[in-house]
Amino acid sequence: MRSTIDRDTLVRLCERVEGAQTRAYAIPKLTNEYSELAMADSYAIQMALLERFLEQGHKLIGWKAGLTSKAKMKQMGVEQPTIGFLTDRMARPENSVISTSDLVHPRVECEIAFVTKAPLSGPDCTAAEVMAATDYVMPAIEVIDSRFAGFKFDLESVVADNSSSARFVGGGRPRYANELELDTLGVVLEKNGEMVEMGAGAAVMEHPAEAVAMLVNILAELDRELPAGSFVMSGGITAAVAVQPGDYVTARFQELGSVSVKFGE
Ligand code: 0L1
Ligand code: MG
Repeated sequence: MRSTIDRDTLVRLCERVEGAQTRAYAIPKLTNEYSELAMADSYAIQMALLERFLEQGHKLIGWKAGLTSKAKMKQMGVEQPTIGFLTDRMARPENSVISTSDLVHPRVECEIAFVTKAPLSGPDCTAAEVMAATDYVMPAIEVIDSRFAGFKFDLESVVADNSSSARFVGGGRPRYANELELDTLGVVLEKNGEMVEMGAGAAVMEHPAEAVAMLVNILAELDRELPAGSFVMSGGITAAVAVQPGDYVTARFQELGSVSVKFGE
């Protein structure tokens, strides 16, 4: 994927996204000003943002696949999955209280996370290779946070905004992936004790390992591999659910236990 965006524009758009992420304010979608933004440019902005965070001492611990289910694509009006990076600063412990004052529009998703034991590389990575390279899977809640005003964006803008990555919580009961049927594995998402969403792993590209393979193939287009020991979230199984201070959320996964988190000011 080769970006043709000039250096000044790249830096300006990257700083705009960084400011919105780190100071939690909404910005207009990037394509309002820069209508010719192509997907390669958006990933170049995302990679520049990653480099800035690494220079500031953040550690890259893995990646996420986004917009991998039909429910999510329909909710957001887009038709293509994306990827984003995950750093140590985004991780939160199970049962903790996540502050919302440093987020713009927090929403939660329940996801199956993969932890790898061998490197994976594209461009032709398959779900079978992902399964063979997986050490274990675990349940996770992703807290996404689009920085775009009114949640109005297009795919180019959302990729530049690191696919709305903000926080994530892993937990429950880690299991060997090959002992489970990840496509028929069910999940129920509860907010304040009420069931709000439910689904099964197959909602994510027929099988969550397919989403991880897709992610590895996008990484190859960015001249990157997925190293062993990566934490990879395969994408929300259901539509995302908005949260506000005072809410508590539990994602109950068949075979994998549950993950809970609360939200505060
Ligand atoms: O995790 C994801 O599915 C990424 C979503 C990006 C769009 C959104 O903010 O909903
Ligand atoms: Mg997600």
